[in-house]
Formats: sequence, structure tokens, C-alpha cells
Amino acid sequence: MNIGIVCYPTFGGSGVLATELGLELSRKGHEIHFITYSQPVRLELLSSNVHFHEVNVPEYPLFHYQPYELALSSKLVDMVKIHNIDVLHVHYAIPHAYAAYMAKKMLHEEGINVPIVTTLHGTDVTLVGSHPFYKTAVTFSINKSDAVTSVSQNLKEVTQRLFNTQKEIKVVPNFIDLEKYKTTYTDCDRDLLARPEERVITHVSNFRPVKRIADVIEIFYKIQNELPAKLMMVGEGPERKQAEHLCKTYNIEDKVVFLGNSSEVDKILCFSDLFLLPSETESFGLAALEAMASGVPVISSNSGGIPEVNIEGVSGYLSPVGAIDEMAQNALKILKADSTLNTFKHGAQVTATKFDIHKIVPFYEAIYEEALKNCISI
Ligand code: GMT
Repeated sequence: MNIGIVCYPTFGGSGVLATELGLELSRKGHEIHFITYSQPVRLELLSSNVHFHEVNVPEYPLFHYQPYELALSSKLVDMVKIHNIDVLHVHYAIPHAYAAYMAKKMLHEEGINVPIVTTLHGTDVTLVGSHPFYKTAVTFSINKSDAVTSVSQNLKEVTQRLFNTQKEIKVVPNFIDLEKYKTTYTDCDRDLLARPEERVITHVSNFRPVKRIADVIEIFYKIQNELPAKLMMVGEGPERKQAEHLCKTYNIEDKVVFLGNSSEVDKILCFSDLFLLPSETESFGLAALEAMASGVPVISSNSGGIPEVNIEGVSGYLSPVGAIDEMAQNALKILKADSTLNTFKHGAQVTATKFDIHKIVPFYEAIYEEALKNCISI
């Protein structure tokens, strides 16, 4: 199949997932066309069946806001025609599903019928999409997609509730390429970052308020009061400054390493002992799954789709949002004895196998096939 993938090309989970999906589909013999405003960060290599088409939005002084969805829909029309794209898979409803609908409509005028598969990733529904300024267009885009998927059962239920839509939503969870997370402790530069007796605790995110970065620091503060530990903060975002300030206030600056964005998260995870994800909400928590695949147990909040990924007492522990004391106590329960830590490491790795890329990607292929068969004519 010739598949067009539209996504945000950044470090965010939706872009990472869309990129890994495209790469796996290409390995399975499909022709993949990434269509977005810059080359996706995890797309290091293009090959004979992986292509990247840049969407350009020319600056024009009259426009206070540059019309990205207009440029994207024009580009989609061109790419579908030039590359005979069979199906368009758009990740994140805003504005991708909307732009794809416009492209579909324009193509229809020329006698070309292309199905649109929309994957909802979370904040496109929970935080942004349900805002009254966007809700009408997002509801329309969901209803007009040929197929809609969500990354967790929880996100499906939230979408149906918030958008009052009868549209069938298929749950296709995030997945992981387990091969990539097989690096062993000895392959990593642990010595550069922590002493042998220190437990290594890691957090990876885009440091948005929804991640509750202050909770990460406070949980770590309580942990390091009880045992030697280091905190690896991976990512960039609006809350980073405040987090650095908090470390100063708690006088733990020497124990917290801010590593910035990294495309080698697996190399940091391979020497981590614990992952913290105390998010306000999380449709799935791909970052937690990446940690688990590396054998890193997870201390998380119990909101959104996280309980579908992190299993209480097996891969880690879950607590109500903001329950910092409980999260720190649970972390210590895991970290204090090597034997307990090893049991949880094993539990995390086994739980992650449920989301093996080879089990999940065929669901998307089946959805494309079905969408092609039943493409809604407009
Ligand atoms: O977590 C983020 O802020 C990034 C965000 C995105 O849209 O890129 O991630 C969302 O999609 C991921 C992939 O499906 C999910 O694993 C994340 O849980 C979800 N984030 C939230 O719901 C906050």
C-alpha cells in the first residue's frame, strides 16, 4: 500500500509513534510518505520506500497567523496525486484531521477517493480539542474520518463523552519495538552520570504543565532523603526553568541532571532503576512503556489510560494525581532492596511485551484495508 502519514515531527509521543509506525510499515513492504513541516525527529534515515515531503508555509505579513492547514491540505492533494497514495493516516486531530478532510474533498472533485484514518492521541481531545474554540471543527473531523482510532480505552470513552459522537472508535494502543530496548547496562555510560551506589531515577517528557514536573522533583527529593540517588530529567519545555529553580530551593542541584531533548532515550533508560510519570492526565503514556521495555519500573499517577499500561504491583505502582508522599513511599518500596527492584524490573519488561510492535501494527494494516473497502464517498 502507499500510505501517507501526517504527524507532528517533534519529540512528542504522537510524532514518535507515527514515525515508528511508518518505519515498521516500510519494513513490511509498504511505501511510506511522511507529510509534515519538518523531518520527524526519530526519522533518521530515509530509504527507497520511506519518503519525507515538507509542507512549506510562506510568511506573508498580512497574515497574523500563517495558515498551516491550508498549506497542508494543498500538499496532501498534490502528494496523493503524484505518489498514488491509497490511504492517509493522520495523527492528532488538530489540525491534521481537518486538513485531511479538505484534501479528501478536493480530490473527490477530481474523481479520486482517498480514505482518511484519524488517530487520536490525547491532548488533541482532552486539553485542546474540546476547547469551545476548536470543538465544532474537531467533532466534524472525527465524524468525517473513514476510520478513527484512539490509543487507549480511556481515551475512547473520554472522546465519546466530550464530543458526544456516535462514530466508531477502535482502540489501537501505543506499541514498542522491543529489539531497540535490548541494550544492557554495560553498553551505557552510567559511570558518567551516577556513582555505583546511587539509584538512577528518570523522567522523560516535554515538560508541559500536564506532566506535573514539580511533583517529579518533590518525589525525588523525598527518595534521596532515604537513599543515594540521582535524577535524570530528559526533555525540554515550559516547566524546565521552574523545575531547576525547585532543585535549587531543595538544595539538590548536584543530584539532578537536566539532559535536554534526546533521541537516545533508550541509552538513558538502560541504566535507570525507576521512571516517574506523575502526569495530570495521560492518554496512554508512551514514555512509561519505553521505560518498561527497558526493564524500568514506573511510579505514575492513575489518571487517563495509564492504568492500561502500568500494572499495579507488577510493573510499578499507581497513585492519585498529586499524591506525592504515596508516590515517594512506593518508589522506596521498589528501590530499597535489590531483590524487590529486580522483581519489578522483570515485571515491567514482561508487561511491555503486551505492546510489542509486531502485535499492534497489523491492527493498523487491517484498519487501512477496511477503510479502503468502505471509503466514505463525499
Ligand atoms: O505527552 C505529551 O504531551 C505529548 C503527546 C503528543 O500528543 O505527542 O503525547 C500523547 O500521545 C502519546 C502517543 O499516543 C501518548 O502516549 C501520551 O500519553 C499522550 N499525552 C497525553 O495524553 C498528555
